[in-house]
Amino acid sequence: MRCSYQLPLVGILLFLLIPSQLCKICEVSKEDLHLNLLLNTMINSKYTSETQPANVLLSLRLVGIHDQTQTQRLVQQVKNNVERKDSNLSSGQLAVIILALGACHSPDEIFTYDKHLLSHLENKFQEELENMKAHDGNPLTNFYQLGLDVLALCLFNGSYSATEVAEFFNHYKKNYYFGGQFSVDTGAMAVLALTCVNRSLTNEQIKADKNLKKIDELISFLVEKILSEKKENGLIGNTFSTGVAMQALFVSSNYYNESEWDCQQTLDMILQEISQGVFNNPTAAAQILPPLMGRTYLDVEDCPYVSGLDTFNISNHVPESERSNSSSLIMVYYSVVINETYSINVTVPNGSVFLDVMKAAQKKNETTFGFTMEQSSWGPYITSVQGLYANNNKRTFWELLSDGKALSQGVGSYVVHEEENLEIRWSTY
Ligand code: CBY
Repeated sequence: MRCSYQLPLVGILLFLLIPSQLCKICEVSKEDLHLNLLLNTMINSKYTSETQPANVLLSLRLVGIHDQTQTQRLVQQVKNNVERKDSNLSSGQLAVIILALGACHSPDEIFTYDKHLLSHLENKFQEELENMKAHDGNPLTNFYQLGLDVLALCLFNGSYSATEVAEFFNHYKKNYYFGGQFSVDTGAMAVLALTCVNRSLTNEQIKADKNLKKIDELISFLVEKILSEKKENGLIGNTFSTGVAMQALFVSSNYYNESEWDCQQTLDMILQEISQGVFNNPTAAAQILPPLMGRTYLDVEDCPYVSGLDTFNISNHVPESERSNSSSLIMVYYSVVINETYSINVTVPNGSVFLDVMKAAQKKNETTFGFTMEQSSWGPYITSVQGLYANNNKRTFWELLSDGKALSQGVGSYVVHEEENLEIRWSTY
């Protein structure tokens, strides 16, 4: 898998003559044992949100791992979710569902819902744009979801205006940032979407289209921002944004020099994290698998058959979660910060997650520590504390911190430690 840079002398001349592509293989082989870990999490997890089975289905189809029973089970779950909650789905959730149902489906399987679902998405995308006009450039959801919307519309020939895309994605750049920090996930999803739009404009031979130039400049800007978030260890942004960043960099290789990104280093770091169980959430596992196998969301029509699931060693038990189930107890400090700080000490079993601490505090004092949450594809998302609700139009949310530092996992995943200072703070982004 690893490329050797110690080319023999004779090869040097060749290397100088054909400088690019010689050492560019940056993917794992299908025998790699890390894949078993990811697949186990994807297949055996208990799904807690509508979009988790869709993310898993999309991922398996893109990488060409087929299993009739699993595929049927996932397709059925996705369809049930659409039927049950159709109108409540956000634009990006619907886009993921369309991507999952439409990607690499076998010729005998009719993509029944396509027209109906696509027209729904067209409407939801328009609602996002309308909301931006009415609310100071803030979409109903966020730019990551708008990226997903454009991607699904573009890949499956839904209708959208390239002019609107070029304009909105350019004009409201604040949406690529949360609290002043560039969001790699958001920028990378936009690169995928804009690349699709660019390719279809080029295919339609609208060469002189002024949108092409605008989109081209925007991709260039975003790729530069993504590369500037590259860390010394190879991650781009953080662990969970690296997969989508890799996808973006795969499709935009003519916007940067080969020397600007060591893909192999990024890949090795991700494999290390997989071994440590960091990708133990089905969405996290589903999002990292395609780029590890050199695949991107733009490949929905170019579908390989790699193998059946039976060639992988997937156990039948629920993946080991981060909880150690130990009976010992730990004490942590927990505060809710609005203008004032409301603090409490709580005792929870060792191995508990942030959410367990919040529940323990709520039990002790409902008025001060009462909260509400909803399920997202990454697990529970806190919507309110003390009756104060997050609001996308005002860009407010409840931020999680430990010892004053923002966490990179949600309340359902972050495992707390003895005497840690946990905080949930009313913030703007
Ligand atoms: N997905 C979405 O709509 C979410 C898009 C996303 C960019 C997302 C990260 C990336 C992804 N791949 O899905 C995103 N988060 C957004 C947009 C947001 C904002 C949500 C509000 C809105 N306008 O839609 C907001 C408020 C800025 C936000 N994320 C908050 C948080 C914190 C949640 C705390 C809470 N109230 O429960 C938190 C925990 C950060 C903090 N310290 O408070 C957070 N996000 C995190 C950690 C994450 C990562 C989750 C990683 C993990 N293992 O759990 C994330 C992958 C994600 C989900 N957020 Co936001 C980013 C990362 O670290 N790489 C589309 C839909 C169809 O699924």
